[in-house]
Amino acid sequence: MDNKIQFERLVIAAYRLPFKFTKLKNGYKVVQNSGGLVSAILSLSQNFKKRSSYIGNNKIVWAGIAENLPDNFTAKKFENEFFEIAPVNLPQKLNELFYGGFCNGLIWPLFHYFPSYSVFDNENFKAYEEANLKFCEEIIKIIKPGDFIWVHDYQLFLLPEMIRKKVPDATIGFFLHIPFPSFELFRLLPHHWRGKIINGMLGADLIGFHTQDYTQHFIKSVKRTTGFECLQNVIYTPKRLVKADTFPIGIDYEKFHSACLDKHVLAEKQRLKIHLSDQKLVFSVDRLDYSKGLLLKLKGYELFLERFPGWQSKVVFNMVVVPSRDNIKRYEKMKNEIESTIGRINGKYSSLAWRPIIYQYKSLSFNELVALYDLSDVGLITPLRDGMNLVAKEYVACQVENKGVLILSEMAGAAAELNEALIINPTDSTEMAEAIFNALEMKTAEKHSRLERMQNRIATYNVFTWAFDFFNQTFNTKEQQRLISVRVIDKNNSSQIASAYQNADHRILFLDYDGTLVPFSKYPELATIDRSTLEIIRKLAEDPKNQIVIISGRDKNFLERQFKEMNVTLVAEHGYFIKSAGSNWETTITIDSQWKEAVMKILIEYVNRCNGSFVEEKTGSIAWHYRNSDPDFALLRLHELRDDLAEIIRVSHNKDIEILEGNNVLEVKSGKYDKGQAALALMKNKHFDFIFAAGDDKTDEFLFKVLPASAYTIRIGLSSSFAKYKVPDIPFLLKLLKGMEP
Ligand code: GDG
Repeated sequence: MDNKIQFERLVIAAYRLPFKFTKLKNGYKVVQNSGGLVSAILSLSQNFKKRSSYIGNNKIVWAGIAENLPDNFTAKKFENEFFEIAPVNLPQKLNELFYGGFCNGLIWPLFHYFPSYSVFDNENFKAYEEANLKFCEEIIKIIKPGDFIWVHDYQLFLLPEMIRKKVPDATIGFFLHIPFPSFELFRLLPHHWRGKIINGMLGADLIGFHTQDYTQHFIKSVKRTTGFECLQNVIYTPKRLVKADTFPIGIDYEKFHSACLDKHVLAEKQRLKIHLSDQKLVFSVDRLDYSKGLLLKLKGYELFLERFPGWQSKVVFNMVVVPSRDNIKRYEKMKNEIESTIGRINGKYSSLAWRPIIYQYKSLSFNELVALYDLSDVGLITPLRDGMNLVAKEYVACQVENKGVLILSEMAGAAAELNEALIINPTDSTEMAEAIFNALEMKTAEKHSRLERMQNRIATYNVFTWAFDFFNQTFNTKEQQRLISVRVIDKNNSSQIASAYQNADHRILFLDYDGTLVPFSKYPELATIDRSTLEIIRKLAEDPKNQIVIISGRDKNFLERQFKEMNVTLVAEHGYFIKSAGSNWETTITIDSQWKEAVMKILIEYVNRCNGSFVEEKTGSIAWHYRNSDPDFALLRLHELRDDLAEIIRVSHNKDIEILEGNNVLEVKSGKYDKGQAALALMKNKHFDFIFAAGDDKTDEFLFKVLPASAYTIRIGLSSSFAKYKVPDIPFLLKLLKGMEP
């Protein structure tokens, strides 16, 4: 999987460096931070060289904040052949507002579906921007051409775009370790924060999430926040194509699996076994956090003891809670509640010889952790919400004797891959109690077969596969961008078109209206042309060598109002009406419009069934606009509408009716005409030595398709097209048109 990858260095940008400094009397001690991201990337860095066959010096550079960074610290001390660090310094106050305030006071609870815990504060958002900028400054200082920049997690949403602005062709990936929530949650963020977060992420080439649900939620938020076109998981921003995709993070499977046979771990297991006698062990380890559902876990375990009294004295629950943020009131309160609940349960059920819960509020050493994973009979992993949850995967990897059963919350991202676990809803205490019982009673053969399937999966899609899959996809995205950019007009093409224009004597220019000369508005009547654009067209139209054709789906009255007294040909309703300058509207097409009544009835039904949509009636057609509706909901209605209309067309026996789909609009019209036919009619028996056409929409493709190969056809936006060239946006096209007249 990794042989395609080509980069010089991997530059990681994450909030924290993978270790912190603890002051000692004389000097300082360096301690590795715990956490999913650190485990993943450190494993990656230790195995980077041997895992890959690609070029470059393959070094990892990690930019992040170092806690308690000593004054005399030099990054050089940490440099070795494979690894280098770039500490980012944030003033304490800024860090409090940025990290404590915006990240953990707003994004963390909101994205874990605890909106009532979220604090919305402008100061915090400003600090978030400032902190991201400081990261950007540091990254800009260290990056070199050929680097792969990998930005991680919710603390650095704005960083990809900030880097992109400074280094437009940088290779940037972004990975989110926490859930991306549904738009209903995301939209609680004020408009401009939302916009900045989405655009910030879109600065990357590839944006990765743990599950398909998170990816879909993100794409929906992109559509609702920016209106950019998204086809499956490809987002067409005006300048670049960006991909969003699913990469469930893996673990260093071998490290965990083989650690179970390490002599220190075996010794640790032996030591723990003495305390257990022949009791069964239920084990959990979670950071102290409301998202981990710790109180609900205790409730489920208590109900298990109550419902299955035969298991009392025969089972022990070792609940390890890893200290975290306990200087914050909410966490401190939660810790007290956990401890008093444990006290109550132990008080109720304990005997002289047995305590149902062994509680530890501390971090475990790696050997202790692995020994407990291996030794326990049940892994009880029941978060209320979790991006992935690596503990669940590590638990499975450490079942060398295949005797453990994993109970896993359906709210953990890991549940998508570990579906042979006993999947439960953590809010359902009965389900949890029964799952504990079933796990303890499970037959060996069933345990084996469940574990084997899960182990095979996570051993294959491990942390390395995850990372290299991400790198590969980034390079694929870069390649797609390159293929598109070949057709994006650059300075050379622009001057080539301008000189072809200047050397020609008989020119015809077809210009679409909406999305080409004028940006889209909420309602069609609001999209009027502005003065400067009109001036560009007027100037072109005054040249006697030019025939300017405004070719649109708009009705004739609207077009006439926009281009009053101008020397232009107007084509309205996709070619149903044509009006040469100074003449009247004409149509050569006769259509039977009896179908309109039945179609109108259906379309009105869909207006009622799709909030925000509306109907526009023209002489020869009717359009259903859904620009102002929820995009996914509108898409669903669109599918249904297509079916309903197909049925009407079938029963009407009118082979002439056609469904035309444009930008957020579906139009029903006669198939006897389209923009292509109109253009051919205008060019008939005439000779043009310069043909130019610009449009932004599927309806303009009719035009691009029929024009001769020598024509300069241009599509606005990056979507696939028959046009020869692409331009990113309207201003780009206007500049091109302006540059034609010397
Ligand atoms: C995020 C997302 C996502 C834990 N306690 C001890 C200890 N650990 C190690 C585990 C595991 C890691 O920390 C925790 O993994 P999580 O998956 O729970 O990750 P988070 O740090 O909460 O962060 C999460 C993850 O990113 C990865 O994308 O899965 O959903 O919130 O590796 O082994 N290690 C040791 N002692 C402990 O007491 N040695």
